[in-house]
Amino acid sequence: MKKAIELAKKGEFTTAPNPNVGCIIVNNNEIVGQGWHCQTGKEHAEIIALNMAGSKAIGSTMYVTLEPCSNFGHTPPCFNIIKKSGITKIVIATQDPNPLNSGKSISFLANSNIQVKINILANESKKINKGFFKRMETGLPFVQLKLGASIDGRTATVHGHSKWITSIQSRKDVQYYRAKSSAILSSSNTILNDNPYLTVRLEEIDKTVMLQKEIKNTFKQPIRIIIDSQNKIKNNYNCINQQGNVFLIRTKKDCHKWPANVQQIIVKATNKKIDLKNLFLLLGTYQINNIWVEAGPTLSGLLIEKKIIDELIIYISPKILGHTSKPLFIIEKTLKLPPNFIKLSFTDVRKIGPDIRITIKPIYL
Ligand code: AOF
Ligand code: ZN
Repeated sequence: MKKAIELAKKGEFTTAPNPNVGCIIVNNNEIVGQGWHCQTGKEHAEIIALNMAGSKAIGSTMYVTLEPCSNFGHTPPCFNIIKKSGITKIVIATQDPNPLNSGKSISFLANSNIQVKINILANESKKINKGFFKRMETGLPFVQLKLGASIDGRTATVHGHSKWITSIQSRKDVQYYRAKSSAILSSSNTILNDNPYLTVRLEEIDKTVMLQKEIKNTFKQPIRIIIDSQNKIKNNYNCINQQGNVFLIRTKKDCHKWPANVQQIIVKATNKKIDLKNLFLLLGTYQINNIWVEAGPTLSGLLIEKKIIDELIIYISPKILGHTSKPLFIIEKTLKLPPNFIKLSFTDVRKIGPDIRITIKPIYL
């Protein structure tokens, strides 16, 4: 199963909105078939592995990181093909959270005289599919907030200059997270201040880890989502004129002639403020599993206050910017007493070049 999980990870940049799935077929202690899911619409992991195994599938054991599908989606259901293949045992890491499939194959295969074992490395399988699981279970995407700061928790100078606070190594590290996300979200203020591209430079990633040709050919730029409630974004910004789709989140459309990759998405607002929880539910309906947020202190503060962030990734640079510089979060409520503090838990700390990367999970009460 460990090997199957490693195989599944190969799809980390390309499978969304589908999950990462890996499969290994073993006959007489020998791997006779293996496969991983690469892209929505392409063959599922089990089918690739069964095709490789051919007649050696008869009497074998299949190890698969997610319960096989039982519905007609982009591809026909895997459970029928598995039943016909002649395998006698199937080991499944975890049940599929997709309500169209959940639990159905497990009982179907068990009723077809195939020995079924489940919950083997279930957490590992869930870990590589955090976004898929969260969206299937709640309708909401898994949201990560990226921040870069000095050791005194400052993100930009008093004049708003934020470039080059963190190191080149940290900025490269960010490229991995961006590549694994279905969307990158920011605010119009950040676009107006920094004019970022918000794209993945796949060639940068390729320099460090050799990417398979299949990945390079199927990779799509994450959707760039800009919260732009006052229609400030015009089509001359860097994030507009790149490959990949752009969603402008607005309360009313403008009549600009936007390029074909730009979509204005209209949401409701109260007192000119967009309801963020509803916005993220709406983004879930676009089959967005993971959202990577890169924004300034106002949006970052709001998202954490509204309990929308699932994970914070903070790059701390060994610099002091002083108290007149911009903070990490602007929190609307005054948090005077310890019971009001927003509580967090550190889940990982790592040195990235001269910086430190801290991964944090909020503890929402
Ligand atoms: C598997 N193996 O490799 C994957 C599975 O539209 P489709 O046909 O690609 O089906 C997508 C659904 O199938 C997806 O939501 C999830 O429930 C399951 N994904 N299942 O057994 C795979 N990718
Ligand atoms: Zn399938």
